[in-house]
Amino acid sequence: MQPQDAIFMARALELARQGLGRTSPNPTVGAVIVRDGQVVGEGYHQKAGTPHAEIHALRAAGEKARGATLYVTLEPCCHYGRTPPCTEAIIAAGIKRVVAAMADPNPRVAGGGFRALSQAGIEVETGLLADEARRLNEAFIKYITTGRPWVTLKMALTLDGKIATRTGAARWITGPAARQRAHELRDIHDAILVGIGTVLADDPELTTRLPDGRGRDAIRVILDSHLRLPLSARVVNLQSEAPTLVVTTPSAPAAARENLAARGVEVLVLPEEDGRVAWQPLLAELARRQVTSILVEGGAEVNATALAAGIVDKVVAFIAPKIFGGREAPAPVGGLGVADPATAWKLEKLAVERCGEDIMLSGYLLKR
Ligand code: AOF
Ligand code: ZN
Repeated sequence: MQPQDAIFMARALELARQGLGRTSPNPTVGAVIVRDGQVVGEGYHQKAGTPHAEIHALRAAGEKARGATLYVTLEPCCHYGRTPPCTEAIIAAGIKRVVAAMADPNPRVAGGGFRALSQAGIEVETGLLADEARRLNEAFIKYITTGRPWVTLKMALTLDGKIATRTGAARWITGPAARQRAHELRDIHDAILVGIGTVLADDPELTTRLPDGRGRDAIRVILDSHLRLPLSARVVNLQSEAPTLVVTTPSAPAAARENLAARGVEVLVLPEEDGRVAWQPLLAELARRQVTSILVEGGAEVNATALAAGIVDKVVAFIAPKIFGGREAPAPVGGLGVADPATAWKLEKLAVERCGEDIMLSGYLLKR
């Protein structure tokens, strides 16, 4: 590695970040081409089915790519997918050296891109800023290697661990900055999932609302074992670029199914487990639909079953510096809970961020 390599890779990561939430089921990737210490081309992958990051950067560089170094946040692909292999374009452009942050976990690439480049006489290095690159594509990495979507559990709670007051009122727990951060999370997940209890209590829209209309709506998934969803609910009637999917069990009344279908809402019937929609078949079905990531937004029972099923990868908690109190006021995770503190669900690799007056705490589930 050379001293300036990290600077150009950091720029490539910054470019990749612009594609976050826009490239599914593809990863988000950035590329920078440098000749004689000068950036001569930049690009990022914008949308699945369109050119990869390297292609944008090569087009921008034109003839200046000859003899240059390509910095890319993911190993260049060597396969014919929706687009031709980047390795061929890189070789044809006369790139001399490729610095990648990480290998492509896609089994169709997985080192094959590096091999193709080396065989063509290109100098190849990998592993620069690998942790950042992996974090950026954590959902893609899980999806492409396991065939299951990434699951983030999001909660907003008071200092005393409440998600509503004793009367059930929950607007608002956190302030505007934290709520915007929560919409940024919706913006980068393919689906948002809530239980019917949350829909009945809050009648949420579950759309992504960011300043300047920047938000991209995720697919709304409602878990509703007995189809209690009223036809007047916002999630049934709203105009959105993304569909609403109501997931139920075979015991739900057929008439309710037909009524929802007549409103253009898709009803998916999946096997039940203890009277609820079973998580594993649901994740399998969502993956089949190329949903690579899901943001679970409660309520307490959905959160509890998700944790118990072992499907949660990451938890993001917004903590408000206020106290609701109340013996009966609900906490973010219901269910039976653990009996022994030693068997708690634990998080690792914690990150803490200030969001206005609130705190955002995130971490990854330690697999038990
Ligand atoms: C790259 N650069 O910017 C991206 C890559 O169907 P396709 O042709 O778009 O290929 C998708 C696969 O290509 C995807 O699963 C991942 O392995 C890789 N994505 N590769 O060289 C890019 N987005
Ligand atoms: Zn490619």
